[in-house]
Amino acid sequence: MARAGIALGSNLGDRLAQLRAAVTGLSGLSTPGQPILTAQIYRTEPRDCPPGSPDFFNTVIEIEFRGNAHELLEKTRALELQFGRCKDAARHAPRLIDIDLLYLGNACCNTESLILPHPRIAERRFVLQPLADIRPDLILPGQSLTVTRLLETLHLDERLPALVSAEL
Ligand code: PH2
Ligand code: MG
Ligand code: MG
Repeated sequence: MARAGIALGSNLGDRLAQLRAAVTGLSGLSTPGQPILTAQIYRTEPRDCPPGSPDFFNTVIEIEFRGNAHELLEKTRALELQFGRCKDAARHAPRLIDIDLLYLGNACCNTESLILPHPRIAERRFVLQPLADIRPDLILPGQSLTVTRLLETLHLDERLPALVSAEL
């Protein structure tokens, strides 16, 4: 068993409803009786997306997962498809739901389908901000700084994430 950090994003359709549905689906993957941590929801500026892309709603959750990283990947991919994710859309095109594995305990993995920890966590405010809500003191494998410190070291070259006043 290990704690799995998972990032969620939506910038198409009813963003809040899709995040909620995805969180419910992911909660079903968590070991019964173990805590599920959910960050706040943030409205964030699209990064490296096609011009004119809508703002995202982003959040992060942490569950307890009994299984290996590829099993978790398979299950999160299935949830993406269940919630209407289009498989063959262009890279970073607006999407109903994106579910990205951030970490699974101390696992390090580098295969064609999965890299853990996620290689771009440290540069993504839309991930670090919600992750800092639930795991401010976490030091990810391969990092020397906590999530809070990583967030502080980011250059401010974007709009700050805005809290969405809604519960998951
Ligand atoms: N996801 C991306 C690329 N850019 N920007 C924001 N604000 N939020 C995201 O979730 C996001 C992004 C690739 O998946
Ligand atoms: Mg993504
Ligand atoms: Mg993804």
